[in-house]
Amino acid sequence: MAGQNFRTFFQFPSLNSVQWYPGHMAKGMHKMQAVLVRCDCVLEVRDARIPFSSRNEKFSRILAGRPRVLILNKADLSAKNTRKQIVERLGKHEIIFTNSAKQYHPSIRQIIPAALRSMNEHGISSDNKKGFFRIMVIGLPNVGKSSVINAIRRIRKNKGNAAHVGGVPGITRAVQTNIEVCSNPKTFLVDTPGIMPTYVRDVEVGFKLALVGTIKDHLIGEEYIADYLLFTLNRQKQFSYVEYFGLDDCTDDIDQLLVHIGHKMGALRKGGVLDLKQAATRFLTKFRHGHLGTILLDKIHKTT
Ligand SMILES: Nc1nc2c(ncn2[C@@H]2O[C@H](COP(=O)(O)OP(=O)(O)OP(=O)(O)O)[C@@H](O)[C@H]2O)c(=O)[nH]1
Ligand SMILES: [Mg+2]
Repeated sequence: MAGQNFRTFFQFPSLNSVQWYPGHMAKGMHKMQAVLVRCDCVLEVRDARIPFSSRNEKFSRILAGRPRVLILNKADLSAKNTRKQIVERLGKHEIIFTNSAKQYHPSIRQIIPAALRSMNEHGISSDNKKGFFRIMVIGLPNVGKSSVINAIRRIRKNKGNAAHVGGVPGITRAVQTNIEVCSNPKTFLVDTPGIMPTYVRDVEVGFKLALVGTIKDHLIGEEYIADYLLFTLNRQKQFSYVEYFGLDDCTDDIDQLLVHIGHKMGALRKGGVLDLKQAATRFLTKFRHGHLGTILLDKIHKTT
C-alpha cells in the first residue's frame, strides 16, 4: 500500500467565527447550577475517543469537591488497547468505559455502584434525610448522556426510554429532573443539555470535537471535517476505509475520496454536478457509526 507521502501535519483553518456556546447552553448551564444544590453526585460523560479533549473547563465548579463518576461512553468506537493508559492519565476518580447504545451492555451495571461508592466516600449514604439519591448527568453535546440514562433505567428498572436521544448535537434542550432509574436505593437522574466551552482555543481540539459530532457539521464545514478524518485515519494507519468504500488504494487526497464516494452513492446536485458535501457527510457518518474501525483521537502522552 502507498502512504509514505502522506501529510505529516494538517493545515487547520481559523475557527474564530465558530459560535461554540449558543444561547440555549447558557440557559441550560444556569438551570443546572440551580438544580445542582439538590443533587448528591455528578456523572460526567465524555466520548471515549477523546477522553481528554472532551473535558470541559466549564464543569470545574460543578464537579469540585462533589462525589463524581467519569463515564467514557461510546467505548465501542474507541481503541480498546489504550484503556489502561487513559485511566492512568485521568487519575484516581471512578472511571467506567461504557457502551450505552447496546441494549443491556454489562458496563452499564457498574455506574450506580460506582456513584454509591463515591457518595459514601463523601459521607452521603442511603439513609440520608430525603430517602433517595439525585444524580446529575453532565457532558458535551452528543456524547450519550441521555442514552446512558436510558440504559441504566433499562437495566435497573426494565423500563423504556425516558430521555430523548438523537444522532445530532442539541437533542436535550432543557434540564429534566427526576428520571427514576433505580428502586433500591431509590435513585433519580437529572438529564441536562450538552454544554460546550465558551471558546475552543486549540484548533485541533476543535476539529476533534467536530469529528465526534459535538457541534453541528456545517459550523466548520463537512468537507473540512472529512479531510481531517482522512488525515487522522492515515496517520494512525487505519486503512479500513479503502475496503469499505471499494477504493484501489489508500489516498491522502480528500477530493479524490469524496469524488469516489459521491459517484458510488450517486450524489448529484441539479445539473448533474457531484455533491461533495453529501459525500463528506457519508464518510463522517460511516466513521461515527464505527464502520471505519475503532480509534483513539487523543494522544495518551500529551498534557492538555
Ligand atoms: N456507538 C455508540 N453510540 C452511542 C453510544 N451512546 C450513545 N450513542 C449514540 O450517540 C448519539 C447521541 O446520543 P444522546 O444520548 O442523544 O447524546 P446526548 O449527550 O444526550 O446529546 P445532547 O442531548 O444532544 O447533548 C445517538 O445517536 C446515540 O444512539 C455508545 O455508547 N456507542
Ligand atoms: Mg441528551
